[in-house]
Amino acid sequence: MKTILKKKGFLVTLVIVLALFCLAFGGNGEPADEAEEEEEERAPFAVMPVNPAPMTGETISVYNWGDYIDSEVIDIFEAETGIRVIYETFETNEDMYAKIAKGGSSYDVIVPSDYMIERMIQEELLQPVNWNNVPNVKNIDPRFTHESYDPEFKYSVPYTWGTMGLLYNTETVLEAPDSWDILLDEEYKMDMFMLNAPRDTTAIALVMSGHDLNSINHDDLADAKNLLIRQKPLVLAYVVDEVKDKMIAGEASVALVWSGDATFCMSESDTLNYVVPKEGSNIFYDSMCIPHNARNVSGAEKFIDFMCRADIAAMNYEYVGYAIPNTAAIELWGAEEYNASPVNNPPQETLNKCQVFKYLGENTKLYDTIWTEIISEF
Ligand code: N2P
Repeated sequence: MKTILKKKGFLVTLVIVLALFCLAFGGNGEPADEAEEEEEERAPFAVMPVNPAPMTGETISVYNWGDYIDSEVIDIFEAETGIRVIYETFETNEDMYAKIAKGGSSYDVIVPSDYMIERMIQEELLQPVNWNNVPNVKNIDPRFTHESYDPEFKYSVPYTWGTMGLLYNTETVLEAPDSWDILLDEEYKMDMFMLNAPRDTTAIALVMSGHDLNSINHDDLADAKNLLIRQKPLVLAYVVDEVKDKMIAGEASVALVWSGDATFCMSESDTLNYVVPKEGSNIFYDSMCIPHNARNVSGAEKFIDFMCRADIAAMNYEYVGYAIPNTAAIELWGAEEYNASPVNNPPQETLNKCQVFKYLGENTKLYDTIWTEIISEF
């Protein structure tokens, strides 16, 4: 009996010692902190040249979405080419379009989404890309070329892509949502963020009302508008890039977001998750384009080619978090890990329920009017 007790005591001590050892060394013989640090560290995909090129006086001006490039990538471009990048950002396709269409400002590279590319091609606001000067286009997965908005693959160089969906906090949304309906749930009053983007948010309201997300039917749009008005008291704020910091800080339980922002938030917080609701959603493609009035076309082509380079696109992906159409960069970054993400590499079943926005011609105004009413009613 005594011996048994002794044995038991020894076993208990052994278990405790082992447990403490695992806690301290993360189970793999390394102190847990170091193991975590190691996990975060990635070898740099591209580095600054040892002897930077002297500045040539040449400049290019790039107009891109907020939080949509690793600034070190720009530094490397400048150091490699001696071309200075003047960099400006926008928050929505509509803001970018208004600036370009108005004239007066000239950019060499812009990054519109699908439906806006379609519009800008029709309005002759873009110029064809000379592929001879963009050899790294070979890295782009052909699945992302010749899309409906640029069927001859003449004007747009794929940069990123993604879906719209719900980012939610698993600590406060206890049952994983699978429907957009959560955006009308009183339980989350003043506990949700919506995108301050006219086309995107109106489209989700259309889907929530049971309509096509490209609808131009006036009754459908009236339904969408009424839904957004009804939802308004539940919305803490309509935001774009700020949604990331706010969701990471736990300021709300749920947010309508673009998938790349979800990827970023989920890499910063273990309590956030992303879902593309069962009713369907939008899939978007953002591409680099050269506006009709670009001043430095050859500089623009150099920049676009540089961004398609595998090491640069991989480095940029590590920072930006949006899915990339660059096969060589995915290989370099780590295809296995990349493909394992259901957010950036959604299953076919999810893709099947997503639609691209089409350019709606004159009817675009219907969306803009709805949005102005929703936003200005505050
Ligand atoms: C990045 C915005 C992503 C654009 N901040 C979605 N089309």
